[in-house]
Amino acid sequence: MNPPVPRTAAIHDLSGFGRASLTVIIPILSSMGIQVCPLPTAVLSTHTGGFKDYRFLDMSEFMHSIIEHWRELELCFDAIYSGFLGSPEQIQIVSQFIDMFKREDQLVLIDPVMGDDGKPYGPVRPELIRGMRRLIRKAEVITPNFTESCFLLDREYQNRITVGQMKEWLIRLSDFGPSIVIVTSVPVSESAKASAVFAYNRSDGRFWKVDCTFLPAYYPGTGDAFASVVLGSLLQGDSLPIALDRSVQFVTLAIKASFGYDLPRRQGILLERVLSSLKAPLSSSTYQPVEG
Ligand code: PXL
Repeated sequence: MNPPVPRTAAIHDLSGFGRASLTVIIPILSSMGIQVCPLPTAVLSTHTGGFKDYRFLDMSEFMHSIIEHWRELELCFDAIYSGFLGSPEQIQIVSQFIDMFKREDQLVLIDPVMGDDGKPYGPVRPELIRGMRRLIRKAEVITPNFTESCFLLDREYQNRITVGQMKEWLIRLSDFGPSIVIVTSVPVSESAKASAVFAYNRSDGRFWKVDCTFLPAYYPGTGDAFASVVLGSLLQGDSLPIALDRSVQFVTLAIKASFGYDLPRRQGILLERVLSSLKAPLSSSTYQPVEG
């Protein structure tokens, strides 16, 4: 018998404090009715965004052991979802994992977590960026932010981009392999600070855009929340633009829930306050097709 709920392998780090990676991904996907099986890439005391002296344990060796046990158990996954990797060597581990557990009708989503705001995250090195270019060949869906798109395409970070240029970037990213490319935090707006999410689906040649409300605050973990809602929505059968809408709305709500309090940004979004919204049907939609 098929399991009654979809199951995903989640290959990300476990950061104890600060609401990023698995501590965001598990509650979101569980709330959306998806079973999450974590394969931790690293264990950290906190995420790396705004904490000094964080403790970091690379889990590469133990990952092999977990994978071996999962093979013995003949586990099957409806999705494979990877994000922050603990070292460049893990590119190979994730790549082999995808080959080993590949199935028909499976969704492979790779969030190439490497940096934000034009800069790489603390432990991210050029070798990881080069490896990520190879790894994304194995994904159907990728969800880089604008900075990560620059890294993948080996282009200079820029503060503004036109819609026409962004479409070209999306096609170039899809040339790596993924049929769906979603880029967040795209600085496409006339206003210097507002951003948008752009997506391209190579199978039907359509482009989509969702404008994002601007708030003068950056919270770590929002990319993890975004990609998780995308995955949950697609596994529930939503179309790509509806999945984008749900993700943008959820992240906006979470940021607003946090922004209303004067809490340190490094503690992340107040996820616990807004999780229940994921159970409600979408009540409005703001996505736009990008024509021409
Ligand atoms: O949210 C992305 C992320 C994941 N994992 C770790 C991080 C970050 C961003 O700062 O530091 C460890």
